[in-house]
Amino acid sequence: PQMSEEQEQLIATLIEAHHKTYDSSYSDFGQFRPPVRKDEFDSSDDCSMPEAPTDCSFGSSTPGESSMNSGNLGLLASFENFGQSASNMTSPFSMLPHLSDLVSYSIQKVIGFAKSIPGFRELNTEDQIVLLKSSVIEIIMLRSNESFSSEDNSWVCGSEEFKYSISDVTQAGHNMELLEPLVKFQIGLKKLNLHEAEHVLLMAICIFSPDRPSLLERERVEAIQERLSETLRAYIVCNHPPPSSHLLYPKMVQKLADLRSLNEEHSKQYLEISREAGDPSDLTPLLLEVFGSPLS
Ligand code: DZT
Repeated sequence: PQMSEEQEQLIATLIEAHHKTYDSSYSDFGQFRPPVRKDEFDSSDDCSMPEAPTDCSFGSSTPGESSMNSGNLGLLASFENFGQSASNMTSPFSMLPHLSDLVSYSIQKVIGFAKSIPGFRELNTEDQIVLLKSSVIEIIMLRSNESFSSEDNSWVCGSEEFKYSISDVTQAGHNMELLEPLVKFQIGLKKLNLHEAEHVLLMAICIFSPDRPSLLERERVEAIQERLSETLRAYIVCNHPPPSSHLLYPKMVQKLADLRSLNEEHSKQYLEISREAGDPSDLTPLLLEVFGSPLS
């Protein structure tokens, strides 16, 4: 098929909306609570005493004035350290505050993207909320592919401190039952080498899934998804050269199926994290609203 003027316009709108909501320079990440990475090779969990000064061993026969001073400083330092470790103790997931802020920030961006998809604002408010709540983790998984590097299976968001490994996500409380398929998903998606038009259409199609539970007007959602899917198929035929266009559309549809299962595993693990997090303020009000609060 040929692409219609309407289809061209739809793609232009989605790409513009994505550019306005995905900052490829990651310049806001410094405003999140900082990442705290536990040293993988230190089994004592970061609440160890400071190293004793070499000259103030307890067996020292002549404790001179200078060594007394350094001993006192060591004691003071160790008291401060105890205070810190008592609060660290309640918070087993050192990366959770940073991940919570990153995901909260991303949720707001995804909402901004959704609102600019033609047809979204015209839906009733209840359905807008249902669609966003059910798809937002899937959209975050999709959009994060932009920062994902298959070289070393990490998400690279600028500086070294915002380069995220699998271990960083486990230090936020998630486990391999999510991370193994999530990383496989990222690798598989990267291999599709999607054009930007295809990437934004896939996110839009994912948001407009008519089979999300408790939608009031499924038919309207289905009609919008149909329009988006038709545009994607036309785009591939007209603009994506073989051989990478081969079976591209069905492969993209399979990614949507993969996302359902990742979404389900994420929900389970989130529930567990929200129960086990030492400090409820490690999460954010937006996360509690979107993924649920253990107290409700
Ligand atoms: C601290 C490690 C960050 C790794 C981020 C990788 C990533 O259950 C919670 C709500 C507490 C957390 C949900 C997140 C679970 C794991 C997960 C991580 C799922 C999906 C994606 C990711 C995403 C990386 C980025 C984004 C969030 C994008 O919006 C922007 C950029 O691409 C980085």
